[in-house]
Amino acid sequence: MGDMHDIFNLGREALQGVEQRLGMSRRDYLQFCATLAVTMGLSKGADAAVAKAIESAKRPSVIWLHFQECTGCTESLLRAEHPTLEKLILDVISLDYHETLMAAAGHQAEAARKDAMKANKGKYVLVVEGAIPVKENGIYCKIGGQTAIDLLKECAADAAAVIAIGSCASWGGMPSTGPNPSGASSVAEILGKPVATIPGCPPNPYNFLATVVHFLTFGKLPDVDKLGRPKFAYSRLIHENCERRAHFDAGRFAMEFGDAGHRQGYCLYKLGCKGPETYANCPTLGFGDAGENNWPVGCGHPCIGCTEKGVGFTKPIHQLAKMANVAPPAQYARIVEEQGKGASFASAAALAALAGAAAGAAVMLTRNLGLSHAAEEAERAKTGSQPKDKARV
Ligand code: FSX
Ligand code: SF4
Ligand code: F3S
Repeated sequence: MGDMHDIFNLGREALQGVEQRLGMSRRDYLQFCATLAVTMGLSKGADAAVAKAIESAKRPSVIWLHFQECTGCTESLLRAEHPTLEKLILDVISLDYHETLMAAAGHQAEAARKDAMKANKGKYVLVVEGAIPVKENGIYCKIGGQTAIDLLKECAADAAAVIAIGSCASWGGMPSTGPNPSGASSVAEILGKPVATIPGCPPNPYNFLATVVHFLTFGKLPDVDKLGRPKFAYSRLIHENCERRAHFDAGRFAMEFGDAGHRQGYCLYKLGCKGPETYANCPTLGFGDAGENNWPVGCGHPCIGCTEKGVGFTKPIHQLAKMANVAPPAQYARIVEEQGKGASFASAAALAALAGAAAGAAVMLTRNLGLSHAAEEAERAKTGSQPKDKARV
């Protein structure tokens, strides 16, 4: 949290102005700035800089393109609060072209885009939602007679920054799922240079807001990883911050949707949760201001890895996740010996230690987690027993 003294040093008049424009109380406005600063992982006092930038900076012109997608990215922004997108449009950015939200249509809309690009040459932010199809010279996505490829290149040429919002624009997303009949590609692939990416299907709107406000405050996009993802949002595995993690460590799993383990909030790993190989801040941020636990795993659905290329829309939903990192096996308690079948986590870890040697141990442990499940299935088939409630305590 920043230094409140810095915040109160902001001009009271300026603050009142921004309060009126945003229709928020002064307290809510300052809280919003502090939340954004914390979301971005900025240091002490940055909330004051954020507040000052929003209150004084010229609104950057934003041109927002839509290609192959479902418009869920825009929809998720519309569900964001503090402030709502309407307020954001009117106050923080100048949204000069957005096919879903603008009143203009046809030639009028195209003219608005060209005018904004000319008036803000070299200064506007280009936001791209959706993948770009490249097969058959891009004929699968055309707007105003231009292919998505041409439009993207034209709009990116004079942009100050390019942000790919959603998994489709970031890495191809759902439209690029094999066999990828239209050749759906990412923004970076088309432009041949790295761009900032906010993957997720849809992405968390706060990660987008925070990225734009960072640009507004510091005149540049936040630090990104090698995939272009802002580090403040994508540097940790979901598995590291998941509220069900204690159940994973203790070996308590939901085995079927609706079983006792599922109802008690046990770990969803065996239902195919990809949290162990997916980087995103979903568990810490939540979605839609609807209260605690409002994210896929919090609601009882395994993470499908929607932010992660090669995981989301690629791996089968029930396939066990690859462990990107593994906690020391000593953490796993003995929990299934009373069932007398399958491998317990402890024995799986022991097997891994024996058979895997140093480098292979983590991999072996992961494989054995899968084997443990398979062994139980085999046992069940052999004895003809019905799947009973597999809650493990
Ligand atoms: Fe893609 Fe966004 Fe998924 Fe949909 O549009 S990331 S399909 S939520 O809308 O681009
Ligand atoms: Fe959470 Fe999924 Fe990891 Fe289980 S496997 S702790 S549900 S992220
Ligand atoms: Fe997507 Fe998994 Fe987060 S499915 S929204 S990355 S919890």
